[in-house]
Amino acid sequence: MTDGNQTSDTSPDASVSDGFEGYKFRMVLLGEAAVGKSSLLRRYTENTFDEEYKQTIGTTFATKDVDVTDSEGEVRKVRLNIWDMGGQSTYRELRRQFMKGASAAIIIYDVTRPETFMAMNNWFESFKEVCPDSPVLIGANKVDLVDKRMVPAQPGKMLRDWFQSEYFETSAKTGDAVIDVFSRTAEIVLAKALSESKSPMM
Ligand SMILES: Nc1nc2c(ncn2[C@@H]2O[C@H](COP(=O)(O)OP(=O)(O)OP(=O)(O)O)[C@@H](O)[C@H]2O)c(=O)[nH]1
Ligand SMILES: [Mg+2]
Repeated sequence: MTDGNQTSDTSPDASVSDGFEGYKFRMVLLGEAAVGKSSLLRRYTENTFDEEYKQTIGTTFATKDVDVTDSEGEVRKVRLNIWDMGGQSTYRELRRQFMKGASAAIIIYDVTRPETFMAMNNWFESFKEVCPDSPVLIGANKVDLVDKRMVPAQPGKMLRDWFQSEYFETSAKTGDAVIDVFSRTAEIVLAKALSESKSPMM
């Protein structure tokens, strides 16, 4: 997973010129262990899925370039550096470092395990503490497991309103809404950057 389709050897946050002309954003995937963070990232960047659970130790990232149409209809090149952290990483300072400088977060829960939904607020609060101005999106993952589903859409939508966020029902397994949640994140961070008129090569 450390080498997604566009990964470079240097830190993706490095300001060295890598030939990419466009907007670069660092975003993070958050949520409890085994909710499907790495699977969603793998589905998005490699279009594959693995049933076997391989816990993420520490952090990994992958990069994806997307074309985003801005509010004026202009197509902009956006590079998403998507960071993924093992949900078992409980060390607070490590989490803070991981979140620092993120333009957005997708916070994910597993619709078959209510405890992962109950933990959403903690993830939200700790992200907002580090990145108060960065938007959050919600991923209700594993919606393919219809018979095992325990958390219906309604509480997810309540959370969306509470977080002033957007809500997506995803499946890393089938690919449902996976492109949608990442594309929407790219749209939101780009719109925010344009409205703050940041330089394209920040
Ligand atoms: N059926 C189904 N299984 C999924 C889905 N997403 C992930 N899984 C499975 O759930 C398990 C955990 O997925 P991971 O992507 O490793 O979860 P994670 O959030 O990265 O876990 P940590 O790295 O420990 O924090 C794996 O066995 C995946 O195959 C999904 O949408 N549907
Ligand atoms: Mg993982």
